[in-house]
Amino acid sequence: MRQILLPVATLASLPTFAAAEQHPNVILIIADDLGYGDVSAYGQTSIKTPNIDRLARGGVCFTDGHATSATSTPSRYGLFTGMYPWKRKGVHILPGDAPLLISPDQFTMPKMFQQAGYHTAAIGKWHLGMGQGKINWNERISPSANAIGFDYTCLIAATVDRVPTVYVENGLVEGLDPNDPIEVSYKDNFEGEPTALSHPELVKLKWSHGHNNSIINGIPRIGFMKGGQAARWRDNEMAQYLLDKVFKYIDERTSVATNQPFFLYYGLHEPHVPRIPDSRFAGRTGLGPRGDVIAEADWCVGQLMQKLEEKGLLENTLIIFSSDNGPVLDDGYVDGARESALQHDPRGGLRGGKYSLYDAGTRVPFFVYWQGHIKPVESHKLVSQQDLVASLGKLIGQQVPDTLDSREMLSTFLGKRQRGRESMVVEAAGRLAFRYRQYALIPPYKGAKRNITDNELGNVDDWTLYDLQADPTQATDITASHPHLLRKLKRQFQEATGR
Ligand code: NG6
Ligand code: CA
Repeated sequence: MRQILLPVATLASLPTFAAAEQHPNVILIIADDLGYGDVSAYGQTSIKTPNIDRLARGGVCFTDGHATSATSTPSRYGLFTGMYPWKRKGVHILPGDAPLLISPDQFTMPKMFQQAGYHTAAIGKWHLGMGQGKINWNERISPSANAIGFDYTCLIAATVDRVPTVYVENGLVEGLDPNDPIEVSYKDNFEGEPTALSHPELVKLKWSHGHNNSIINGIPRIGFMKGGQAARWRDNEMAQYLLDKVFKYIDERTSVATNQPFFLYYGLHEPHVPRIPDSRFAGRTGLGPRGDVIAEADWCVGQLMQKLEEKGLLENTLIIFSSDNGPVLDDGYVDGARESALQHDPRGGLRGGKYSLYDAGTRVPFFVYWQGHIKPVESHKLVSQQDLVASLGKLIGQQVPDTLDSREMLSTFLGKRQRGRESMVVEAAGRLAFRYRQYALIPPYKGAKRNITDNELGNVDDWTLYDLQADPTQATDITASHPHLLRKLKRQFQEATGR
């Protein structure tokens, strides 16, 4: 067991739970747009995710675990800060050239780990901005993601469908040729640069909505980019590339003669669009590219587990697996995902999906695994990713500011106790809904019932209430039969949100 030896003076000043404090390595794996039904752990038979299931079967398998939000940036903001993302203006899906969203002065989960003596790293999908003002991608970007608590970072700045399509390592674009500088714009194209509109013949993956700007690797993206040819990622190699970075990081951390534990955030890019599996996975699931990249992500999890096993780290590494938001089929490319819905339901029977206030917007796969420390158990308690900060804080002997929206429920995350949240607010594209025990309350919102992805958004004309226990598909509004409960929850929602 790796333990940090703290000086006696520090020990004396720690709160009473310090005796139980432990310092395992912590790996937080967050998939991108992976739905509740996209893993076989919850009984889905149309897709096989044996490696992810191993975490579910050998650890705490949460059936009512949530992201804070139904899209990526707010969700990751809630995860890393322990704050409700909707409390702050400007926390919405960011472009690829957005400045760092979290202030270097803010309390964050990685900083908390640093404070407890951990080495920290972030590898993979980021989407929380970097730098300030207009970014010069040809110099060291400052403040980089490292400024909010990560000792090492290797990141996709925003999403795989947004420029710049390069990896940023500790604030520097990796593999950049100084003679071929990168320029990025979310406003205007660069003269002479082909786009999907000007040069449709160069497009290998057709766009269905939104993605008709710069063409990189034959794939049209959101935003315009010029130069940086040598630094551009190859989409089919991304999974292996990021996994290699994870391996290198683990090798480095275990080769140094220190007892320093590590905290690693591993942001899987699958199954967000564009879905480009490596040839080893293409065609593997019979569900098209969306299914195949899920198989690829599952393989990555398996490789990571094998690596930890080989290194003898499994008993000393707490692994958390989840997704940033619910699933979507056609999120902007014609890639067969819509058709695959005939064979596979990524929502796992829930209603809504990415962008939605219905349950599938935020209810996601959520597993906590720690070999030898957690007894396998299924938990139906309501838990949220934003509670990880306070809960992991308790594990490693760190107190978090009481201004956070994060609740400490370590024993629930470790499967020792069945106690969840009584209530929580969820966010989807600026709109809010409320959970209280098994009840889901959706306030009225104007606007389209579905967006261009065909996902139901949860825009309803009047307050709507569902009993998720009796009615997991949210088919029956129970406001008429539960006027009392409706009044109570409306009041609670208004108290919690001021809306
Ligand atoms: C949307 C994009 C979608 C995806 C999403 C972010 C269009 C029409 N749609 O604006 O393709 O990139 O943003 O996804 O451009 S998330 O998972 O990172 O939140
Ligand atoms: Ca996402």
